[in-house]
Amino acid sequence: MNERSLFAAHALLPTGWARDVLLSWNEQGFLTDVKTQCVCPADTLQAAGPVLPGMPNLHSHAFQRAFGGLTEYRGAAQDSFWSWRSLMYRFAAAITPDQLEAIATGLYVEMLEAGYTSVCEFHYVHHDHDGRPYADDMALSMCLLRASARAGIGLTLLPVLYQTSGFGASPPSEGQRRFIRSTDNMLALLQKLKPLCEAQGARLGLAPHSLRAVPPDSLREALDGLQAMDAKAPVHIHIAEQTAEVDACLAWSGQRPVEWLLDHAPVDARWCLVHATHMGAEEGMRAARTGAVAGLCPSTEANLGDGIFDAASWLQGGGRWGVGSDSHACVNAAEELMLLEYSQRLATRQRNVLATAEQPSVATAMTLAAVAGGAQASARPVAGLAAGQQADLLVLDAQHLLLRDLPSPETMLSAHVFASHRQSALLQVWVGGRLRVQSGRHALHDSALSDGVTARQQLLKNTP
Ligand code: NGQ
Ligand code: ZN
Repeated sequence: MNERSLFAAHALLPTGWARDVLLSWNEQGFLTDVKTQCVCPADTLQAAGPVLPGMPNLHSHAFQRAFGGLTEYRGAAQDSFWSWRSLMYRFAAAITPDQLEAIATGLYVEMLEAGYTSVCEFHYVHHDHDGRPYADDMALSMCLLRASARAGIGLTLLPVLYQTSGFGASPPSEGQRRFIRSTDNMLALLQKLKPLCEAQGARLGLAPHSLRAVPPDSLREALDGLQAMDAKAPVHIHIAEQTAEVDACLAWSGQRPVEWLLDHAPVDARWCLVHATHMGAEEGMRAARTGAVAGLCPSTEANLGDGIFDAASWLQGGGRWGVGSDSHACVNAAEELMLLEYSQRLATRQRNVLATAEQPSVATAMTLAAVAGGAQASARPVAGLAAGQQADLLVLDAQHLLLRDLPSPETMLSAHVFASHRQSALLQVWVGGRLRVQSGRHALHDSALSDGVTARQQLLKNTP
């Protein structure tokens, strides 16, 4: 058997659905050839259903998987993003390196089983419980590097710069003590992490947490330092997620957060604007035209009551976008697409809002857009089924009850995204040409998930 090729009767290429596709890759796991209208060679495995590109997850805080379900009750008279954040900080304050590693490994196994083949970790819990650096300052970053290697998911590591608790350089709160680094210290961390990331095929970037957490001078210095280290490194930032942030930014600068950023930072295609929920139409179009990716996290944005992204203005500006699972209220690539489309339907009272003229099937259009945008934000060659990209691919189960005998691969993908069998219809997941999920299961499914549960029990016991 040729272990570096797969034949698909139907595969979703960047240009759309193609028939009788032979995918071949090299020893390093990069696609060398994507031939259409082929005959399946005798020595080649034939996919048991339509083949899709693997989805990059462009925004994750792995530790937040540990408290899923535990913030869904009313505490304050008016619960909000900010009261959720206070609860979240309690877990961030308590987690240990071993717990983080176990929770992240379990999470990455779940991600693979749910159609994500790579992940961008927006990593901000850096220090020991008292706020002092660990003896090895990279300790918690290393937990994430090891977790991704073990699960076999691609990684873009984004160490987070965090310095202040609000606009105007207000000092950090107690709850933020594990996040704080000076700009020089952050640049030194990046230098140390760079060879370690390279050694395992991970990409290193930088994440200024938000305009609330990084004052203008620090932002400039950090970006200069990053530029000197790697001019193409990705930059991710949380922005305009909540109206309170917009109001505080207006009070501080007279500008809205995205407006301010566009006027004060070299925003371009290296950037991922995470959430970008609250922009005016003009502001949105201007941001879209920079080539930056909008990092949309539909399940978390709904869970936290953020608001609804204005996709119409973004797309009018030619904007690119991808999806992330962020707080992991939901870990499922197809479900994020569904929730995004549904939010747009609810807001516009239309249907098939994110379909395009070229791809009228909305699930196909969204999958292609989210893979392209996710790959750009990841700054890794994971942009779908084309030569030069990693062989990251998903095989849908054509025999699944909901897919069987549907008239086309396009309708099978629609059923996968919109008809409630999002996870169970995924048969195989390949990352860099290696089969990581077989019959819907990762080889570490039992061990990694139960280790994650054990770590969660310990964490809960030690969280006040
Ligand atoms: C975070 N999460 O960093 O985990 C944030 C909350 C903040 C989301 N924005 C904290 N979804 O923004 O200050
Ligand atoms: Zn986030």
